[in-house]
Amino acid sequence: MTTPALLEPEGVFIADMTGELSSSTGRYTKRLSELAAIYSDTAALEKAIAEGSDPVIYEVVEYRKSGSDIFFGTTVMNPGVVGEEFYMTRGHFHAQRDMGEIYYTQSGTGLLILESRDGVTREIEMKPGVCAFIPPDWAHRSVNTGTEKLVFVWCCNQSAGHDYGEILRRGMRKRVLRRGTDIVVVPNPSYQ
Ligand code: M6P
Ligand code: ZN
Repeated sequence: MTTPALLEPEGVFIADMTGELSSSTGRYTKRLSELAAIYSDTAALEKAIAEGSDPVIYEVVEYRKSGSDIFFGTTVMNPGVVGEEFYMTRGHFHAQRDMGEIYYTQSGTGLLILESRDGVTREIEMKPGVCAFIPPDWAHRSVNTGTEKLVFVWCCNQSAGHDYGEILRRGMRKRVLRRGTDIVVVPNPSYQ
């Protein structure tokens, strides 16, 4: 067996309010028009886009080194709603069912919603200082329920992969809505 080459250790500074990494290897942005399938209020979504605003919902910045098992990065979520529904990520299971993840919130507030394949649902509050443990085989979606950016650091195995399948089609079993000044978690009618 050949010995793998040693990678260079590095301290990466992460700006807590912007999620910017002092050293990064890739990034992508998701705008509302690319996430049309995940919001239930199609009229509100189409109106927002027709009015000329196709807002950035979230940006992912990553630090990935070939030859390493783990990689990490930040997700920066803007605040906002589509109809009553707070801005959120697509949500996914990992393609590798034995691989979990952690989410450490640096700034802002949100809700991490999770569900198992047989329909058990959980919510974890996202706020500075909370490190959420996402065990293997739980689907996870983050929702910005605050009025500021939600910035969190994530770390998982590079092989974990994303499985969007069923969640893209039907959504998750719970939805997170703004009702007046309240944040409410309600059942998704697609599962009734
Ligand atoms: C986190 C990580 C990423 C994920 C991103 C957005 O940053 O879990 O792997 O891609 O959130 O989530 P999604 O891909 O579900 O939209
Ligand atoms: Zn994940």
